[in-house]
Amino acid sequence: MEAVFVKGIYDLKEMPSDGRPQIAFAGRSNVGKSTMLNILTGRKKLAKVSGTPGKTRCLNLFLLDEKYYFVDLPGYGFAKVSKTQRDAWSKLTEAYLARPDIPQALVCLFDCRRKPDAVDLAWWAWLRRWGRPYLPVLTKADKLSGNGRQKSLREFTSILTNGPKPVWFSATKKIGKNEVLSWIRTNT
Ligand SMILES: Nc1nc2c(ncn2[C@@H]2O[C@H](COP(=O)(O)OP(=O)(O)O)[C@@H](O)[C@H]2O)c(=O)[nH]1
Ligand SMILES: [Mg+2]
Repeated sequence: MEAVFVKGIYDLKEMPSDGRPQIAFAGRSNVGKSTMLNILTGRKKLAKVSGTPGKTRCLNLFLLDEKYYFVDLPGYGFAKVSKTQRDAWSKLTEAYLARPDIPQALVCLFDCRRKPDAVDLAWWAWLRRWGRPYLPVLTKADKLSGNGRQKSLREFTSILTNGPKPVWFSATKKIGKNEVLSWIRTNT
């Protein structure tokens, strides 16, 4: 797949609305979003994999095969930034996801080891009302054994009710790449 970084977007006026579908990726800081983008595109260094969470302040836009875009949304729920900064990030994200002129779908990443909290629940409630296709993904599957995965899946499905079934993903064990890519293909 040909993948090109287009730009970092701080102001939605700069977001292209050229009819190409946009697949956005959302999740907490450190959930493995950049890693997933690199795996999906087969480009190891496309999105920066950061050891310091909470650094992406803008929407990062990538063009795939000149056909559709990937949009790396700012990580949410990271405590070590000011409230003002957090509000600015979520405003940008929400304003983006409310753009009626852009065909959108959303991949939502959750760390499978982390029990969903109030922030995740609020985000999920918002998504259910969003009205466009979304896919929950449980990341870092390699960190859990078979039993642990079953328990985690039960926990997430009990909370993510009435939504699509979560997909497992692991960068190190190469789990889930095809599932996510085929979901993207059916939604672009
Ligand atoms: N074990 C494991 N670690 C992962 C996986 N995906 C990402 N990581 C690690 O999690 C950390 C955060 O990853 P990153 O992609 O930067 O997260 P982002 O903040 O959501 O973009 C990095 O240290 C990655 O190496 C995975 O599938 N398995
Ligand atoms: Mg990142």
